[in-house]
Amino acid sequence: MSFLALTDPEIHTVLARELKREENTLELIASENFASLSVMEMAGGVMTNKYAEGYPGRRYYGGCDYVDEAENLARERLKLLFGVDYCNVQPHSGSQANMAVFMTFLEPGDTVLGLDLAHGGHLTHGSSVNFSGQLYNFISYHVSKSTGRVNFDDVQDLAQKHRPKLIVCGGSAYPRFIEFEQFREIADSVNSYLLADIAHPSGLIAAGLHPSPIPYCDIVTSTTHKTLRGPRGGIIMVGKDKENPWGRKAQKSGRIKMISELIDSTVMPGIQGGPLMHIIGAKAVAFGEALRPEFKTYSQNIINNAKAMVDEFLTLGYNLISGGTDTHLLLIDLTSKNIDGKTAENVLGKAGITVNKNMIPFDQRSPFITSGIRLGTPAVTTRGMGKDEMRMIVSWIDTALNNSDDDNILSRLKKDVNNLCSSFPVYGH
Ligand code: DSN
Repeated sequence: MSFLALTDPEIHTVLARELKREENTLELIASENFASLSVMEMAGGVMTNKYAEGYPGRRYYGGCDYVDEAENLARERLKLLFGVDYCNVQPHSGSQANMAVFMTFLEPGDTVLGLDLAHGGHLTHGSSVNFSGQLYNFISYHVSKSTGRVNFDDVQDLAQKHRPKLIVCGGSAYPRFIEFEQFREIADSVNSYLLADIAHPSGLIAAGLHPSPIPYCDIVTSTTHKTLRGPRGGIIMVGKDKENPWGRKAQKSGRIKMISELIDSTVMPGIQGGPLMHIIGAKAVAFGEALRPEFKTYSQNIINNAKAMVDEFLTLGYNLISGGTDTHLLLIDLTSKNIDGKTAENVLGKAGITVNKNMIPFDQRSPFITSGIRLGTPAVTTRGMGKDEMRMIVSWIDTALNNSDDDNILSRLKKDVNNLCSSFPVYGH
């Protein structure tokens, strides 16, 4: 019996319809996943009631014994998962994790290098419509037109010319392994700090299936809800804690502080108030799940499924940015298919397949239209789908895109999608 159905049938109906949508459609948005019932139990539990400004053992409120235990569990499990000295599990999102890093390492106006958004970066890597591009002097590096991979000659030239205080690697639409070691060499050559934003591949990294940033990067941020399959949120990690001689707060306090001390105080009280203790508890649950051997199998299946999709798309004559993938995501250039990203997203939506339109490198269209779509396999892999299903899904995508004006074909595809989904329930009952 649902309590919400009794107390607020109006919003309960909305919730029930969203559950039905998630069960009956194919979720191919690369940044989405299905959190476990255990994660959701913690996220929907009583810790939402608790104020706990501060950190375990040094809070500004009483009654924090149990939320302290939850946060300590989250921290210890995360440290084990990535092999790091220090972590902060309080950022409400990946954007706030990045904001905390920028506010710790930079002064407004400082120069930073980040991957161009249209080349696979992220809003917080210097977009002019985001705080990052407005507060800091971000210079964008790019991928090479011929390979679709980061152009390290471009990165090196820009680094020499602009002497950035920080270089950001990683992004939200880069299908290949992030080349941490090459970024480190360039950062060292100009005495710059290196931040890895691993929001997308963090689950694959935790499973040991993507190179780790920890030996190479001064600081690492991630979200917790993509390949890591936890609740919606952010984290910050440092492999080997050290002094931060450039930090603005370090200078103001007259004493050089450790990066960990500075990050903690930037997150709270710098940019956040009360932590979301129910979400921090749910992060602990997700990190516990990711430490189990089954998570490695799951992560390998994500990659196998993405590669199966790549093979099928290439057979059907599609152009994939970088020619394929090493990870969970594919970026498809639809230019040769005579359909733009916005139309493709709408058409696939009619067939029950959820994707997002996405800029491709050197895109001639606006971010509202785009020439590409981005696909990812974390969510369908959580449902238990494998390579056979991936091949079938790609053929449905191809049929939909080739018959974008034919509502009969699209609704027939939607039935096929519904049937497939009912064989792979997400939450069942
Ligand atoms: N919006 C996320 C994504 O889709 O990749 C990044 O913040």
